Amino acid sequence: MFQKTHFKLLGISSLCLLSAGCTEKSNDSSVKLPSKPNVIIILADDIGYGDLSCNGEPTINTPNVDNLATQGVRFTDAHAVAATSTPSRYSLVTGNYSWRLNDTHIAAGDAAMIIQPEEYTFAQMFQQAGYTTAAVGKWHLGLGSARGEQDWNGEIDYGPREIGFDYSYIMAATGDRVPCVYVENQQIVGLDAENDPIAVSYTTPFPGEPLGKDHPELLTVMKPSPNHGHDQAIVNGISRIDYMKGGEKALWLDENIADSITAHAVSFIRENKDAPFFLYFGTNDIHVPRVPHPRFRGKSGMGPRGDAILEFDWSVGQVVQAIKDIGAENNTIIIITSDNGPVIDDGYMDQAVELLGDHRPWSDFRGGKYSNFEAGTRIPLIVALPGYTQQSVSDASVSQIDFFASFAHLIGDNLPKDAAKDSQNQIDVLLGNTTVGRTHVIESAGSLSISDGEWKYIEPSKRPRYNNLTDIELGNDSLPQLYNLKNDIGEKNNLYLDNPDKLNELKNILESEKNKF
Ligand SMILES: [Ca+2]
Repeated sequence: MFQKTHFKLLGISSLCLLSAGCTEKSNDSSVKLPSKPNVIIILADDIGYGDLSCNGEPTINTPNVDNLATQGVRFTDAHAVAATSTPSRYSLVTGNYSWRLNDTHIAAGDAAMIIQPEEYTFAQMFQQAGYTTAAVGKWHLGLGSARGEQDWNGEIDYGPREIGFDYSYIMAATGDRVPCVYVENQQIVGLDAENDPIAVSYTTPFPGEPLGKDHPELLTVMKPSPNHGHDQAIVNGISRIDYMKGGEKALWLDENIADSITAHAVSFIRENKDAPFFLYFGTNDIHVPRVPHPRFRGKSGMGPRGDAILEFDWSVGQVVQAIKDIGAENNTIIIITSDNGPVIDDGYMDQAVELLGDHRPWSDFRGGKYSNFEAGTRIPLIVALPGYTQQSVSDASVSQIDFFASFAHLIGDNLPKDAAKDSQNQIDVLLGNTTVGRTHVIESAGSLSISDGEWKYIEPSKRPRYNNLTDIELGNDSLPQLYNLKNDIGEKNNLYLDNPDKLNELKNILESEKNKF
């Protein structure tokens, strides 16, 4: 016992030497910090802070997530870098802010890889430290070396493999974009390329292929909401964005996506039980079109959106069980988080609005996906290393941008000079050894925002204030915005005239961050 405690203290002390602002917690954890733990990031899609019951909303029940939260650190002020998928994921994987670049907006289904070959990635860092790495599920970072020129019937020339993933089983684009197929190690799964090749176009419809906008009678599973654009190629009775034909045998069944990607995540865990591994598991839940498996249908009382949350929770449970099955429970850090905030109607008539009831996916925060307001990027985050982390709630300001440098520090990999430039080592915060987090967090949507945990400044913008399709307040304003998040978490009272000193302080920090690289 003495030895274990001694080891544990040594572990914390050595981390403290290298990390400013560390305060040691007193704890009775029985597990010393492993030097090369397995690391699993379960990255949900569009799940809001309030969509997980451990974050306080009584209208939803996510027992598997909640159970993990009882063994780890649950964060109340954690942020994705951006309020939409592609820039958020880009930042997590590279440790560089997506807003420094012009080409990291929401990727089209035929987008080339947005991560450049010379960029050192999170996955490569794990590889260099001797880990086996995998990307499973939602990807949305583009594929191939040139836009629209992917060889869908052969091998995709540039993908997860080239940026550090030994294994990949991913969705080609997104659930609502063609092609509706899985891609395993850069080849479409189950494709009969010789007899039924697949064709994809993001510019021109294929003659003879019916489109959702012309043939609503073929939309037997789900119809698009008006004006969102999900009214083109029809796959499985659901119309999607843009055009495809052929590849019949390779098409996914929407209701089986969670089962399929979860099974591949679990297989990867089982196959790598003897060596350290890094698994990036992007769930399709709860992105649109929301078509959970029939066993979840009707279970939430909130229609497909709520049922998809239950399906997400099931996936989490499967991953946790797989870790237990291989006996790696005390040697595996599991992170549960989301790529951006919640949206209710995101383009399909799935009754998400009508059946929402009293549920608050955004919790106390204003806005949602796409928004500068807090609900845009303030996402759920749970970090658990059972036996080491203690059940706790941390109000520290943290950002997904810091996963990269934090885990590099933990597993002893020295980052190359120009790698992960925006990422800071915050491993002590993530593991709950201190609650002193970032001095400031930068959020990006229509504008850039900066928060010091108490005050938040949003840059002025002439973009629209409101999106009536999604019914989301976008947080854009031609005036500067300054909110006191401690007293006004709902960002209702703009205090920019009342506190010019704070306004200037945050504005200056943001300017210096913008000009840093
Ligand atoms: Ca998303």
